[in-house]
Amino acid sequence: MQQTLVLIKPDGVQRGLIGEIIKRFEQRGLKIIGLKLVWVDEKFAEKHYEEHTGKPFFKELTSFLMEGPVTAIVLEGKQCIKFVRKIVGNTKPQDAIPGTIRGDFAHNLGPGGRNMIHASANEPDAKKEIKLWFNNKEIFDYLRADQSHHYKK
Ligand code: IDP
Ligand code: MG
Repeated sequence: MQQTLVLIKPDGVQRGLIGEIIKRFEQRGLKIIGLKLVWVDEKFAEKHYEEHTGKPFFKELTSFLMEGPVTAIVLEGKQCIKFVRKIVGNTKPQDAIPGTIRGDFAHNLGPGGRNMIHASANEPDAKKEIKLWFNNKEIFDYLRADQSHHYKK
């Protein structure tokens, strides 16, 4: 089973949409195996967005991530990295299809890229990001009662 990191960025938390966003993953059968609120500092924000270092929007992006608490989530499910990105929608809210999280709740990227949510892009990134945001004791292995429905043999 694959695992991926999702962050509800400060705009999503401040707008009171944590529950609405988490619900969308839960109802698709994705299992929450880690969940917490974190308020990151500059060093941590720069580490998370390391791949964008040097880009014109980097400073605004890291400042935005530090603006308030972020909801950090580890999701588990079959092929979930791609699947979660599909639920999240296009990076630019105006190109995000309605029905996706960015397509339903975000409007304009603006400075810092206020698009509600982050999701790991691929397997190496997911592994690296989960390790950055969570320690082993914060990730739980348990059985969801509806698992047999989603993964019928
Ligand atoms: P992703 O979040 O869909 O994977 P990336 O290209 O990895 O998109 O960019 C990381 C984040 O940087 C975006 O989610 C968005 O917040 C921000 N961002 C990306 N492109 C721009 C831009 O052109 N202007 C401002 N912010 C941007
Ligand atoms: Mg990305």
